[in-house]
Amino acid sequence: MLGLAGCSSSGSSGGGSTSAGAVASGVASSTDTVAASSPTGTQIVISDFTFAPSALTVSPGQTVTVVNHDSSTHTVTAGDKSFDTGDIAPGKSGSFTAPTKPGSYPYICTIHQFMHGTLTVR
Ligand SMILES: [Cu+2]
Repeated sequence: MLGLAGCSSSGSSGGGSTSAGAVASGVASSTDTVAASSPTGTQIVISDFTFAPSALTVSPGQTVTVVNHDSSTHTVTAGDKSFDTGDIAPGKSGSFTAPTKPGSYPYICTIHQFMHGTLTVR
C-alpha cells in the first residue's frame, strides 16, 4: 500500500457516514430482461466514489455520458487510455467516445485509482 492519496487539499471532513442517499433507486425493476449483469446504456453515474453501473455495455463508437454526482472530482480513464473524460468537477458531467473495437475495457478514476469499472463494447 503506497500512500497515493496525496490529495490532502480536499478537506478532511471525517467520515460522516450519513445514510442519506440510499442507492436503492430501483434500477432494474423491469421484469423482462433481468439477467443482464452488464446493462446497456450510455451513461455512467459517479457517486460516493463508485461508478454506476460498474460494468456497462455500449455499441462501438458510442458517446457515453459521465455524470459526477459526487463531492469530489473524478475521471473515467481507460486502462489503455483508449478513452478518457478528463477531470469532471463535482456536479458536472463529461463524455467520451467508446472504442470502435469490440472488447472489454477496464477503466479507473486517475485521481482515485481504487475506483474502477469496465466498459464492454460489442
Ligand atoms: Cu475519482
